[in-house]
Amino acid sequence: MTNTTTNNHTINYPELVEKIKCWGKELGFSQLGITDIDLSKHEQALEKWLANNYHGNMDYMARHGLMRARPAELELGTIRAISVRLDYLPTKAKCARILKAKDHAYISRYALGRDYHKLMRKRLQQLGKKITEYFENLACESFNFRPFVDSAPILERPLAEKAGLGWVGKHSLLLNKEAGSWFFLGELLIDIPLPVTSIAPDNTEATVNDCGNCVACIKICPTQAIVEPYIVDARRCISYFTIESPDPIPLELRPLMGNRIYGCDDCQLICPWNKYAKLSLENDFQARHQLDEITLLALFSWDEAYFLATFEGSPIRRIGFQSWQRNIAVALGNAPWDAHIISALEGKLTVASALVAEHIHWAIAQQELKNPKNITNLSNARNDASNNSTVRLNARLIRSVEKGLPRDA
Ligand code: B12
Ligand code: SF4
Ligand code: SF4
Repeated sequence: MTNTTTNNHTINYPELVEKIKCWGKELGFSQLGITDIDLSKHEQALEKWLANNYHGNMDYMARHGLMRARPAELELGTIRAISVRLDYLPTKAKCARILKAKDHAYISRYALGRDYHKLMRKRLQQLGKKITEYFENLACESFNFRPFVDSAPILERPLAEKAGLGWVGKHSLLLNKEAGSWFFLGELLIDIPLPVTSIAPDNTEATVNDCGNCVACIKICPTQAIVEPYIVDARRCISYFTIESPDPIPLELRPLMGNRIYGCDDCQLICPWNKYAKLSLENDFQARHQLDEITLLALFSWDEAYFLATFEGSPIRRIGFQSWQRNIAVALGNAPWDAHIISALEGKLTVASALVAEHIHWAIAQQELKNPKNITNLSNARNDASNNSTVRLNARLIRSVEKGLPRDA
């Protein structure tokens, strides 16, 4: 049923799909697909993930229950989803260079520029309007749509996979053979029976999982957050405890963060498919305020007013100044010994909140352990043992990026 007669007008759905694809391109989306909304085969995995408490304190993940896998319950009348991809990797991503520079701040490459939520939602809204106009021009019944970008209630990756945008990799992100994984996802829930773009007529999914025997992302994760293929325990993920959680960062995870102060890209940096990743065409996703090569000390010197003003329109503003300082303090503790670091940490103690102050004390203690004056053979040996595997893992990642992703290194 590709053609439907409404109010005596025949809608040529295959033609409309082609138009939607063109509009998607004009609006700057990197790819667009259309899928039905049956996610029933994901319900059990979602329930198990929540039952294991892998969502930590992201209460919004549990709030909607199985509605997240049932878009029609979320938006009555929904029968299809238009799923879109938008590439975000900035030119000169300098990933290896900054991961190597321990006194610099590594910020996830998706967050160097402007916030993607507004940008994508606006464009999805425009796409919805174009379809509405198409219907209006034919004097047909109304068409309804609702855009989503990173909205908790929807399982975006399984939907995108069904729409033919790629496959869910073992790191749980969506991957594409021609575009790697450095992209955002968004979707428009709609109430018209568009032909789907990826499900074969016999209803076997056309998308192939091309991870094969590879387990590189699972092995490289600094905090072992990918607890089994396709399953991430958010509570262990650097992205969760530097962005989502306002709580103290667990002590055992702090040294594993290294200089990552906002999110983490390691499981994507190690992925061989990212050598095919496309650079973003969006000016908005290019680094602002030199966030791609800024020192930890420079960022730590900011006060709250400067933080709020500088991050106007940036996703980083959402975490608030306390979490921002908390994260930088931990990274300063992980940096090589430097008297300037200790004085900067001490300098902030008088104005820091109790939570930040606790992280500053931790960082000062870490710095003192590395102070050449204090190093005894015993403390040296203890330090080496705990740091060695983190250092080795990081060195392996850097080598792999330099070799495999030279453009982005
Ligand atoms: C909560 C959340 C997080 C949490 C939890 C992550 C997670 N893996 O679930 C945290 C804070 C840790 C996080 C981190 C990141 N996130 Co996030 N996150 C989300 C959010 C809001 C919900 C994800 C979710 O529903 N998780 C719950 C689990 C159960 O769902 P799921 O992983 O989709 O799992 C289903 C399928 O994978 C499926 N499945 C598929 N195949 C298979 C195979 C097997 C064998 C099994 C068992 C299951 C299975 O089973 C599950 C059941 O439904 C989405 C946006 C959205 N609404 O979807 C963005 C989203 C997934 N995040 C995104 C990004 C970019 C990131 C980071 C890269 C950011 C960063 N650089 O720091 C990291 C990556 C970490 C990682 N490896 O996942 C993008 C991913 C884009 C892409 N290419 O896939 C999204 C889609 C946002 C967006 N709109 O673009 N994120
Ligand atoms: S984002 Fe980092 S911490 Fe999270 S799963 Fe990937 S590698 Fe692990
Ligand atoms: S690193 Fe390997 S296992 Fe992980 S997502 Fe990429 S191809 Fe799949």
